[in-house]
Amino acid sequence: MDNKTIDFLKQRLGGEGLNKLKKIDNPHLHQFIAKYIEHCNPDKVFVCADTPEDVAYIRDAAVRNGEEAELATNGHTIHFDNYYDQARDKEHTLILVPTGVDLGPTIKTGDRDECLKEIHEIMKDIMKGRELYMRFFCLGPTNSVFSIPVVQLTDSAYVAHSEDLLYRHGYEEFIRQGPNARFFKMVHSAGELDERKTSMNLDKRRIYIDLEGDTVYSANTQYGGNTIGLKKLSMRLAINHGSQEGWLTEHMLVMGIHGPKGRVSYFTGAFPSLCGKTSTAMLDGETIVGDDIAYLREKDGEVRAVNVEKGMFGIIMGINSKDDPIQWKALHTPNELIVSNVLVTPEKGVHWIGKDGDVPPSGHNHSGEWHIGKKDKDGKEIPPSHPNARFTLSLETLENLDSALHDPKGVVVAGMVYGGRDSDTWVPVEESYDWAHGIITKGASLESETTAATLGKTGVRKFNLMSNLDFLSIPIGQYIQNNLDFANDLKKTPLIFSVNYFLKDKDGNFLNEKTDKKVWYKWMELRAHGDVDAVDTPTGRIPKYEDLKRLFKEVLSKDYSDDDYKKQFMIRIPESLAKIDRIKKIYETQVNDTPKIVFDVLETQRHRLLDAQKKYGDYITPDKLR
Ligand code: SPV
Ligand code: MN
Repeated sequence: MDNKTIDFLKQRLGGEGLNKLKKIDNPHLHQFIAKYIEHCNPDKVFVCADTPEDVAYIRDAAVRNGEEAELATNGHTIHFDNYYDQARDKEHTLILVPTGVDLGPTIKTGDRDECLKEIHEIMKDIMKGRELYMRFFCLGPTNSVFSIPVVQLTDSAYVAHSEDLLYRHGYEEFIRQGPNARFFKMVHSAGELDERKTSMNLDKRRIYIDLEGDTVYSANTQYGGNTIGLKKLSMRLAINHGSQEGWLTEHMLVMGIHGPKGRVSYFTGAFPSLCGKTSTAMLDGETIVGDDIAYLREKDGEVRAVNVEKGMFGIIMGINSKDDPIQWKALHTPNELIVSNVLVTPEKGVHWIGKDGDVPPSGHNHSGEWHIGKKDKDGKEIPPSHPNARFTLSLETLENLDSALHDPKGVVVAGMVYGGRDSDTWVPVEESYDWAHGIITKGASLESETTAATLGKTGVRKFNLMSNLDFLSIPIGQYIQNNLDFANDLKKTPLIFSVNYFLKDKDGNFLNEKTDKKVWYKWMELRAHGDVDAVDTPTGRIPKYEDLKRLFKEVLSKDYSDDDYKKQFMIRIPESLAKIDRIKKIYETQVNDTPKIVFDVLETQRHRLLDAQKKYGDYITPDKLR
């Protein structure tokens, strides 16, 4: 460290803080820290060196500052975001690019020079009167080819506390990597707070992602998706790095599916929000490695995956004792846990939409004092909790945690799954013919129907390739090409599947029960080892009735009827053709760099569908195809 930096940091951090920082031999890190302390100008700085005392200091600060409040259950706290700060701010989340760089029409970008100037103006002295928390984390397991160290500067103890539950400590990793560390940098300020300690200058809410500087700036917001720098913000930086270095960053769960004779096969799964991703990761009888973000690398001809995180920032809406027993238990056990934007009762209990029991008549929630029937200023009735209300916990507290969570080598991936909310096209489970067919007709063709929990009309199909559309920092075509190329050196290529938990009949009734998905995963696990055959259809390979009948009996003690099978696995030709038209149109009009193979594979599928239609008609039950 040069003398000037030392003098400045000593004055701002104090001797003890400086000593913690000096243990990390990285001048670039020191300069970055000095620059943003000077710029944001906090009254105090706390350096967290990951000791239990340091971690406790931040946890306590969140309560002391009023960003969190203790609940009746020991270790549980409640945090509120501003009523209008309850989700990712897509409008003001920009990837900063130099003049002349074009990432295509679907990715929101800002001019790098202009945006850096703007965000620095917004953040000038923004921490005056506040304490800055400096934290070091590691994305992916430590001491691993996957490890990416991250430094977080934030004036929100809630953010620093959440990250403690969600990410692996990284102070030692920074020390280990020393001057060679290639690390991500996060600067966040909640900005001015109102009397409820929520961000008040939402008109100046900005989330700017600077790929060139590997730095993310986030200001005037508290919602986790906008502020927890290691989550979706780092994800954009990692997608960019992976693209240059030949590995993948995916919006994927990772889980162990338990097959016959103690065999465990690892699957990854990508699902847009509210499509059953967390409930899949939490399937009972299976084990969870991660529920949100995965890094994938090729090693010795196999695909290896790690959970980038080690905690869960999960949607709480709908969690009930019957459907989600493990989460229910975690939410009712004394343990370190943050819930956000739910209803708090006068007894310091909590309630959320879809929880067991009656809605308490009053309490306080993200809208302030609340009672049943309360309306917001637009005349809209305010539910007891926000649909995007969350809980934050460490996976280490879950009884279904997989033992490979922290394995620096990652887990070998046997299968990858793509699923959306689809009422009428995809069958419940289907294997693709090969890697390119899967990447293109499953991942790159992923759509999901909007629900009541999202803004706007419900039931509208939204294109969301690999469920990663919101997080891409490279052009879509390049991202697809990276996914295709990823298989080039593989000796053992994972199978790619689609799933659809939301298929309905003509009357609008779901064709499957929530628990049926257990069977689909057991079937996929058997397929990954060639233990069962499949039926070829124009869109991929589906299970044979006999295998499902046996699995339904074994897994769910259910008699699975031939009639159910035919209804669920019927190939819907008009809907499948319409989907190809929609997807093709998107790749023709909204993507500038679509690889030609995308169109080729979709066209081949169209021909298979048309041929089948000529032979069997519009709706083909699988018995015709065997
Ligand atoms: C998602 O919306 O996909 C999440 C929550 O996992 S957020 O952190 O907001 O991205
Ligand atoms: Mn997510």
